[in-house]
Parts: sequence; structure tokens; C-alpha cells
Amino acid sequence: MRIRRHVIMIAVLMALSCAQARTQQPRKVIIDEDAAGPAGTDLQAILVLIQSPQVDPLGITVVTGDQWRDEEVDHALRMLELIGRTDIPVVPGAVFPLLRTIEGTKLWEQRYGKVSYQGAWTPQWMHPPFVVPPLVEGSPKTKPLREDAAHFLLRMVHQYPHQVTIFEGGPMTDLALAISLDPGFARLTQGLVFMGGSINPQAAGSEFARNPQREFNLWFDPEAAHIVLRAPWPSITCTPVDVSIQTLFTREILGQIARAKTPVARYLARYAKAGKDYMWDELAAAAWLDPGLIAEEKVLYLDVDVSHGPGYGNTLAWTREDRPDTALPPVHVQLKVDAEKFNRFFVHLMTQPTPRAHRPRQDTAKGQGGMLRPPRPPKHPANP
Ligand SMILES: [Ca+2]
Repeated sequence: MRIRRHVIMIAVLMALSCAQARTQQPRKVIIDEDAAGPAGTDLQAILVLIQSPQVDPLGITVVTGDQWRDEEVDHALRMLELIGRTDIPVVPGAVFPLLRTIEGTKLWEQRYGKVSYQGAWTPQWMHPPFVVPPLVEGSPKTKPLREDAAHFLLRMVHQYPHQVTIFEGGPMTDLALAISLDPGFARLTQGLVFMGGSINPQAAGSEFARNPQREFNLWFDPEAAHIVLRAPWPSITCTPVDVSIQTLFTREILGQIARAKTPVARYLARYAKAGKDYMWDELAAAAWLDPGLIAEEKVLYLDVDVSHGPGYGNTLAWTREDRPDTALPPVHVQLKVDAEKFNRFFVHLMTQPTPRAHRPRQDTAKGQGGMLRPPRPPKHPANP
């Protein structure tokens, strides 16, 4: 009897230690971003995830959003070179949204009014999609994977079922393509964390006061977001405009980071612009690492207006009681941040040595593990 009790006790202890070992495993994540650069919210969110020793970044998939995909791919590769993490694959994703076009957007504006921020399509700095202007931080020598983002996402979640969190910091085109190719995709992940959407932001005087439900990531590819927000994710966490605009990338924050002499701190000191930008994506990444940074959240049901009328691309939100009779999964929507705590968390991460870094690459880099740059498609006059 005593022996049996001992055997049970040993089995329980073994199970507990296995569970503990599992929780200590680095958390796998794929970072889907519109990686505009150098520095800026997209790349700084990638840095948050890379700088955390808790995280195993399986890859960075890049989608057109704030800039066109190809220049974003180069900004991401170059940053990885400068911080010594060229082992993390960069994977090209969608160049165009599923349905939205530049021409269609111009027609929409004639009817319903101007959209001030259109990412890569903003008239003041728009250029053809496959042109990469010179990078101030230098051109990367490393290359992206030959695989496309949707297939990479699918391959990873099949390789590590239920272990990979999808971090989405840009338009959701790549995720919608993965779901369309394999409807089991969302269920095979550990969950979705995204920056996007706008519920009821308190933003007097800003663009969000006039158009409170328009947020760029969902607006840029409404049909993709519509597909993604209906997929059966095990969990969804949303960092909307409401909470992002409670942050600010101040000169003080940048000054504190610049005092560290690490490659990440040097990169930010040189290229980041402080003083006026919210920390959109950085907050989404940081709150995934430490949910204690969020002071208030609410469970809502989200969708996007795909009716192609005046509200095309706007965020739609319901409570459990008033949601429509469709299969929308619940979303944990962050509404308030502990801004001081978040700033400290961010500065701490940005001033630490980069985990698993090799010697940062300057300008004499060899290729990235034999990865070859895919041939550039012919110049494309406009979104078809
Ligand atoms: Ca982004």
C-alpha cells in the first residue's frame, strides 16, 4: 500500500515538473507586421518580442501597410543585421489587400471624403509597389525566405500545433490567406494578439475624434479582417486605438534607451523619432508579455464593415448581449494601460543585451543561411 502511495506521489511530482518545464519554455510567436522603418512602431514592436528572453520568435512575416512590402522586408532584414539576429527568418507576405484597391479608394474618397492616413498609399509619399527607395540605415545583405507568409504561417502551426501565438501588427491579409488555404489554421495556433480596431477612443482634436471607428490596420484590408475575426482562434486579444493613444514615445523614453550602448539602443538612438508618435504596436507586444500592464479590458465581439458604403473598413463592436446572430469569437479588448509601468517595461527591454544575439552584422554580411531573394515581379503600375 505504501509503495503504491509512493508511486502515485512520484507520478504526481513528475507531472508537476513536466508542467513547470513546459511553462518555462520560451513562448513561440510569429510576428506579422507591416515593418515600416527604420525604427518606428512596427519595428519597435518586433524589438519588444525579440528582446524578451521569454520569447522564441519563429519568424517575421511582412505585409504591405505603413509601407509597401518590399521596402518593409528590407527594413526588417537590416534591423536584424544591426542587432545580430539574422537567424530569425523574414518572410514576404501580401503586397496588396484582398479587395481594396488604390483606384477604388480614390473613388470612395470622392464620394465620402478624404482619408488622411493610407499607409503606403498616402499620396505625399506613395511610390510604385516594387520600388525600394534607398534605406538610410543601409541596404541589407541578408535575404528573405523564398516561402510566402501564408505558407510559412501554416507550416509553423502544423510543426508546433497549439504552441504558436500569432502577433498581428498590420493589416490582416496574410492571416486571411492562411485561413483561406487551411481553415484549420486559427484553431492550430495558441491564439491571436493584434493591434487594430477602434471602439470609442477619447481623442479630442485628432483624426479619431472625427472618425472614431476608422483604424488603419482594419481599414486597409477590411475583407481580410472580416475573415480573421470570424475564425475559431483559441483566444483573441486586441489592442485598439482606445488604449494605444494613452501611450507616447517621448524624448525622455528615447533618452533613457540611448544611454545604453547595446546594438538595439544604438539603432533606436540613431533612427527612432520621439515626441509625437503613439506606441501602437509596442503596447500590443508588451501586454502579451505582461498582461499586468493593462489596467482595464472588456470582452467584446468585433467585426469590420465590408459593405463598401461610407463606413467601409470601420470597426464594428458588440457586447455579448447585443451581438449579432453569427459565429463571432469573443475578443479581449484592452481599454486602459498603466502608462508608467508600460514605459518602464519598454525601456528595460530596449536596454538589455539581445538574447541569443550573434555579432551584429555591419556591411560585410554573407547570405542568410543560403536564403535567396525571390525575383522581383515586373513593375506594377497600380493595385489591380
Ligand atoms: Ca504595424
